[in-house]
Amino acid sequence: MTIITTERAGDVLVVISNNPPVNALGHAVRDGLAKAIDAAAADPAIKAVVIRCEGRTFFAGADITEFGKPMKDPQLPELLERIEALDKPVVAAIHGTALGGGLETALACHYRVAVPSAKLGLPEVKLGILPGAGGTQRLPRVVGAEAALEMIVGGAPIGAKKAAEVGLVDRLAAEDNLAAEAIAFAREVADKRPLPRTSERKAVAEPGVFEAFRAKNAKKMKGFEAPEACIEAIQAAIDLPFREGLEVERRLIAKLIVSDQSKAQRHIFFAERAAAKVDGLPADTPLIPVKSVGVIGAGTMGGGIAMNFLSIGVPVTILEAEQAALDRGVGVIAKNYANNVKSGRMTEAQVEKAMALLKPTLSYDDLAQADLVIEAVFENMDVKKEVFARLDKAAKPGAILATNTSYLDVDEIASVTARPEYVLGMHFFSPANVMKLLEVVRGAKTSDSVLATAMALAKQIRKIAVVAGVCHGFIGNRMLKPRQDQAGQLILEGAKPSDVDRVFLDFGFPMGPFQLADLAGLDIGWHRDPTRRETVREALCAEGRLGQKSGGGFYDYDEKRQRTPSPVAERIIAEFAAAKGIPQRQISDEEIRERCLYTMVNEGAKILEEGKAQRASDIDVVWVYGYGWPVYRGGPMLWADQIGLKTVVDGLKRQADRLGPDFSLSPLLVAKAEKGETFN
Ligand code: 3H9
Repeated sequence: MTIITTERAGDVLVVISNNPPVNALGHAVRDGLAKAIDAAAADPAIKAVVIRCEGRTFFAGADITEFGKPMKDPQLPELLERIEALDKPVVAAIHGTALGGGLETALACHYRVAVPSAKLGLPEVKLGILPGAGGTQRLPRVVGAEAALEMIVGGAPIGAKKAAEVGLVDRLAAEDNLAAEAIAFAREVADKRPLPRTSERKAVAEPGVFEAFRAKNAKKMKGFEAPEACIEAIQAAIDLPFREGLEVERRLIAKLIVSDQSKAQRHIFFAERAAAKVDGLPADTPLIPVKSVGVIGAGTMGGGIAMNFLSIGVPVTILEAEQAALDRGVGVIAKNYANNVKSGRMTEAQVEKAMALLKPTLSYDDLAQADLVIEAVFENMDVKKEVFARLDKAAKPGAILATNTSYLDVDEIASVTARPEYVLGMHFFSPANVMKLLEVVRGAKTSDSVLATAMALAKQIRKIAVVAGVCHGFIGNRMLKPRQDQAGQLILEGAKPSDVDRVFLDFGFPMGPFQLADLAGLDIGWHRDPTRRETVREALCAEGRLGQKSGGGFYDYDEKRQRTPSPVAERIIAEFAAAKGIPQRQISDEEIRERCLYTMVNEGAKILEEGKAQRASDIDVVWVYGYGWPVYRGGPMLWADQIGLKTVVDGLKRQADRLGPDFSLSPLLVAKAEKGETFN
């Protein structure tokens, strides 16, 4: 297949790229474009050029798979300079997504025509880099510093209509007539001189715009290297002539592209896409149509789960045992939707449409027509089994029965039904209407169709799904356990909760384990007997310290819920440690990191060993999208690869005496470390 072809439309040369799936600007595309531009330059009969793409999108960026390898000429920046330098107008005809190098290409063209549904953006920051083909220098020259900061440092694309308003798009074309309208536009401007070259324009910035942007986005940018580099490059566009600005951009991207952060972020980009692929599941596995959904349990989880389907127009029947609980649950859904309207994420009309699809009920009979029923009741095996036995009788044959259990044995739950092949786990994360991750738990008997349907549905409700095998806590919560155990043990040995949390915050987590516990409430699962104090949590609860909501837990909280270390909690912890005879000592940050994080890597390796995750990168996706692992550290398995598996094993061996009787080294981890291998 020829990737770049050209066609003559009278005196206009139309250059067409056909490089599925996303017309990434790989070597063949760059080479073909360069040849086409040379041909246009050499042919006096050609007065103008249109560049457009076949398939679903305009160039969606540089080819990320080429990063880290030696890039073959022509390089994108040089190619774009040649396009801009051509003495005949070049028009970019944009549909789909003009992203990264794709938008940079469009910016190097003299004009841009787009269909209204097109999206334009520079998302490089999300890959830990910056636009490296002149984007940081050309975009501010077109839209000004403020809008360029939003687009380059924020990384979110804008729609073509907005782009037309800010001068990034010169003309909007009809959705179904882009090719013809771009040619007509090229003819209109064929003789216009001087050619509007972006690089020749002056970039402007309002006074104070950089300081204001930094202050507004400090929290979002914390820990990341690329955003500050993006800002520096945009500043250069304002302060320096184009060519010198390009040098700044080049110097900055050269550093970022080899950074661990960028490697980690690129890893997650591909990991997210790999997670959608299930080994051994043929691509043509028939899917079960899901036109209506049932949800059992209208608590926080059930309500959040229901919202995912309502929001995409799938009717949901939600079941509770008692009217009061049902009313409360529906009320919470309505309130969450109202908040979406307030924040501008949804319109009133969209919310009305979603709420009209919700049917509350107290009767299992109303679940008879659902194609998929998701159970989200109390986390207890007996309760779940009872629900599934009833559900099996109520649901129609062929309906998928899913459990939202976060720990329990899905096969045991399936065993009480007459259709274990239709049973699987769909483990959502709280708040289920917001969190991106979905663990899809494949039971021993789950059929291929049921699994494939759950994966396809996840995509529809815009979740990132990862397949997990049946084991206690699946991927995410199973790895959370050693981390929590170690954190709990460390505070008994002399570390303060704030010491442990600080190590996590410094690492890049949004919160440490004790902050998180206080936020969730220490009384989750508490037996409510103040005389039974078998754990520190029980001791805190017994003294009325239930977490943020009661003004104190591991920390003390003021009325704005700002935390300070708590002398009371520290006394309770010290008393508890004394009662257990645990000696106190100074504990280093290094020890906290090794015990809490290396043990997670070890557990991840065991999960792989046992085949409970398909691939190491799936584990990384779970932790980045479900548990706040900083994306610039690529997830626990990639992080371990980056610091070296030998470092992890040595650390675990050093800490071995302190890791408790349940700890054992993963043979896979040890073997890989010995051979100098990596997980990813
Ligand atoms: C850049 O441009 C740097 C420059 O500034 C300067 C350099 C000097 N390359 O997401 P999908 C693959 S950095 C290679 O499922 P969708 C993807 O892996 C780039 N491959 O489709 C997947 O493969 P598979 C800046 C890519 O419809 C397949 O295409 N650009 C690239 O849901 C389908 O992808 C970006 O960051 C790529 N650039 O979404 C944009 N992009 O089927 C990145 C995709 O084997 N891309 N693939 O799993 C996207 O955001 C989405 O892919 C897009 C389509 C919105 C375009």
